[in-house]
Amino acid sequence: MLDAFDLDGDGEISNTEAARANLGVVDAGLQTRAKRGGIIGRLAAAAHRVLDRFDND
Ligand SMILES: [Ca+2]
Repeated sequence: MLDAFDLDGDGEISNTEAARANLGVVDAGLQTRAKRGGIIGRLAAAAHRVLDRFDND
């Protein structure tokens, strides 16, 4: 778990890495919801596209 969040491999989770990890967790949840379809799925898919704009590197 720690390795997955330590994006630059320095052995510590920086604030930026923690924030990106949290975004990733949220993003994964949104993708799961988007696959279920319906109105909730459409909202989740739209939210996912917004997140992708911020997480573009
Ligand atoms: Ca790090």
